[in-house]
Amino acid sequence: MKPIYILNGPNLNRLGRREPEIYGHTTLVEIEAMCRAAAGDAPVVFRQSNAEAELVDWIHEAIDEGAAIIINPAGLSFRSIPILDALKMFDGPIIELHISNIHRREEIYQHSLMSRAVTAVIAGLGPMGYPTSVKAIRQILGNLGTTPSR
Ligand code: DHK
Repeated sequence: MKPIYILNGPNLNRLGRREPEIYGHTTLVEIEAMCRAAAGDAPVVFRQSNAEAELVDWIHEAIDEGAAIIINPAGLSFRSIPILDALKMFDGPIIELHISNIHRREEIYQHSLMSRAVTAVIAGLGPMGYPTSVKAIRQILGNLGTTPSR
């Protein structure tokens, strides 16, 4: 069973203490547990990095070994051509995820470069967006006939 890659960008390691009025009090460790619970028996690779190059390397790994990608590129959403170019190479479903509703925030957060390369975008559901994305990916993979056994 190929895993679902859940990749997180810069500063998300600080969730729970980072601007809780925007991102809430849930930590990334707690979010990972929510994702694994939602995935059931589907394997999950869950990682976070503050480094653009590392995220690109992980997308390359997903290209070779993954069934789907859920990515919160965080601040890199708005300027990272390397991440966009890597996502374009992935031939499975991709969900771009933002905890906050980036379209209701300051102008600098409103135009994600990634959206043109992904299957769907979820923004504004808070930490719940993560398990929601996992469940959606499982449904999409099921429809493609590639979901791990339920
Ligand atoms: C997370 C970040 O770190 C910000 O740079 C984005 C995104 C929003 C989120 O809502 O998860 O602008």
